Amino acid sequence: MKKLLCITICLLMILSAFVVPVSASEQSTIKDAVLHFDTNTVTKIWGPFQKIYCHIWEYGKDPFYHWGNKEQLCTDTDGDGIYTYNLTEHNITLKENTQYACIFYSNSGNEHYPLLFDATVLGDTAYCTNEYYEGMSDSGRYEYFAYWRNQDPKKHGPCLEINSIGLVYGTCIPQGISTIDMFEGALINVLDNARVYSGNSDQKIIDYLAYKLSLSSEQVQQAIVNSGEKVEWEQELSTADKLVGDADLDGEVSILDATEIQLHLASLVEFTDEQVKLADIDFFKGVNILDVTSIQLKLAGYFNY
Ligand SMILES: [Ca+2]
Ligand SMILES: [Ca+2]
Repeated sequence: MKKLLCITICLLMILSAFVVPVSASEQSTIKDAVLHFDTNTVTKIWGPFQKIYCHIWEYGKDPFYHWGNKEQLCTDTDGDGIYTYNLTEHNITLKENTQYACIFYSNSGNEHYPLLFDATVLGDTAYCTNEYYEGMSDSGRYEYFAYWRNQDPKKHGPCLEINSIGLVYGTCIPQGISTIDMFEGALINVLDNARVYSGNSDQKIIDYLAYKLSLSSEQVQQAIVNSGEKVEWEQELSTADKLVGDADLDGEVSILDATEIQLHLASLVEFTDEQVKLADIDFFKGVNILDVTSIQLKLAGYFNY
């Protein structure tokens, strides 16, 4: 009996020796899939709220849960303002190499602009900047841009989009479309609206799109031909292959360019035609103080400028 007990204990020890490390390693690999949202970045702009939800969908497809469904509820157990959405608990499994979009929103009716990501982003935290998209929807509400703390906004970030009046928002190209396709579509569908809205020449409208979509003048030329649209645009006058914002022509966009534009606006520095073109970084109403602001914001890490 004593021997049997001894063998049993030995067996248990051997078993536990195997069992303990296995369960420990399982615990570390089977982690819940989560996304976080730092509401500290929106308290001033959103005002008070009681609940935060996370709306997720595979890009171009239906959402996992409809807007307002309680399965989208996020939690902030330690009260630090960072809300967590646990996808695993709500039976959401992300496929590899697939683009998803999410919107964190509050019960008080605020939301951010759609934020793209894939499974590699899990565990990261979304935050908002003070940049907003003046919603073209009926609500007329502002939608602030959200970014991921640890991602390149071009790879995982606010969805790149050309709106109905030809303005470009966002930084991340949605899957299944190229910026050349987007540009060609804009020439066909929104150029007329853009002319009315901006009062800009075709040259300016198209150069703006080329800048925002990072297209070369060659790509622009080709897309114009492909679109079949009649536009007043000349490749040799284009800023498409130039460094927009480099008002002092020193080869980089820096705070010196903002200063140079201020001096120009104060009539202390004369600009050549080339400088006037490159200083108008927002491609709107010529060179003015808003271009200085845009350069400053761009340098401060605001990606939409
Ligand atoms: Ca410069
Ligand atoms: Ca301007």
